Amino acid sequence: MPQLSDRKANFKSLKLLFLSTPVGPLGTGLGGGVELTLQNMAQELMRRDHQVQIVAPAGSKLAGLPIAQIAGNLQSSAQTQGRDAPIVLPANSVLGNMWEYAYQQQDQYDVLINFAYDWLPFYLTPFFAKPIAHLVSMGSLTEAMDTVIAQTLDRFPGTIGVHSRAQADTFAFGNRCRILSNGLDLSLYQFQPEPANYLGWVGRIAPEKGVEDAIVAAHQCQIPLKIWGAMPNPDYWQQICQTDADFSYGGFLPTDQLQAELRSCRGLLMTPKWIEAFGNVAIEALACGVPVISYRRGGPAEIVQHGKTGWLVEPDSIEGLVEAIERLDEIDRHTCRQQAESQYSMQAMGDRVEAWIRDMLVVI
Ligand code: HBI
Repeated sequence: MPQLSDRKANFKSLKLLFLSTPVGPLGTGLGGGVELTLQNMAQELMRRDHQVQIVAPAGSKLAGLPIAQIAGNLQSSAQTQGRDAPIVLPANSVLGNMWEYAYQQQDQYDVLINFAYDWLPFYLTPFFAKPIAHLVSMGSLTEAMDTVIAQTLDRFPGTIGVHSRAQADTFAFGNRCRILSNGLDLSLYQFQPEPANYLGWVGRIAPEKGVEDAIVAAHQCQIPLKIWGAMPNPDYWQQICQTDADFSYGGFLPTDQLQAELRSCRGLLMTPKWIEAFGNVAIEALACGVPVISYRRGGPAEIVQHGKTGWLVEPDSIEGLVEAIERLDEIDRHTCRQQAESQYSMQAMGDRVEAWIRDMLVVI
């Protein structure tokens, strides 16, 4: 591992502009995993002497990071549209206003990094004087997005980053994407060797995350289930609550409070109904020593080491979840923490992101 001074020598300090997701202010959880990803990447790159400025919807706040607050109407979530969904921008679009700001300010920066899974940033890329890297946060969802990402990749090779091989493979151009995995500030997650008697489920409470399967499986095992996460759709939650299963909802918690509860889980259940691009909650659990049980689908299937740091289950199989829950005690919780430290630390993630930016600057 080169010393920090060596690293700085061959990679001068860059001025970076981060463009956030337009679906909600940072800090509300509405941006899902992107919020944590953006925060961790900003903090780690600043630690490496790069300068980072964030642009996000008004009302954003994130760990004291510098954020230009942009007013305007939020973008609706891409994953609720169909594959043929047209590109829609509301009047006074916060996305449009964020990119107008970026256009005006671009001369002050070396690289822009886009975190929005939206058409406009990709379409605008050729019109900017400065290079734009795109962190694509979900798998393939619509024809319009696939097309504009492919066009961007054709014109600007190396500028499309993703989190996992499974996510990349949902796109026709998957083999040309840069796989970044992800990372966490592990010092925020306290290892808990002795669990309490409950299971956990963490995520945006939305159909693509499949929380109802976790509720049924935990109920069959007669183990209480604790659920945490943003709730963008209360009607959906009302449907979920039509059951006599024993579960509780702890709200959307900031990292320090979430890990204080998560670390006592006997195991974390992940029940993705879609190809989860990565699954930040999986590495948050591992960081606390909590084994992860997940459907063998998407990013979590590349994170969980079957039989060592958790169990991978036949997708959508409730009985598979039940069998895995009954085998949780076979997993050594120290091994879970060790995997987080070796693969998902800020250092490991920072190396991957810096290398991506450096290689991109060489190519274009
Ligand atoms: N939808 N339109 C849109 N734009 C985003 O940036 C976006 C989204 N839906 C979900 C989302 N981002 C994040 O929660 C996931 O990428 C993690």
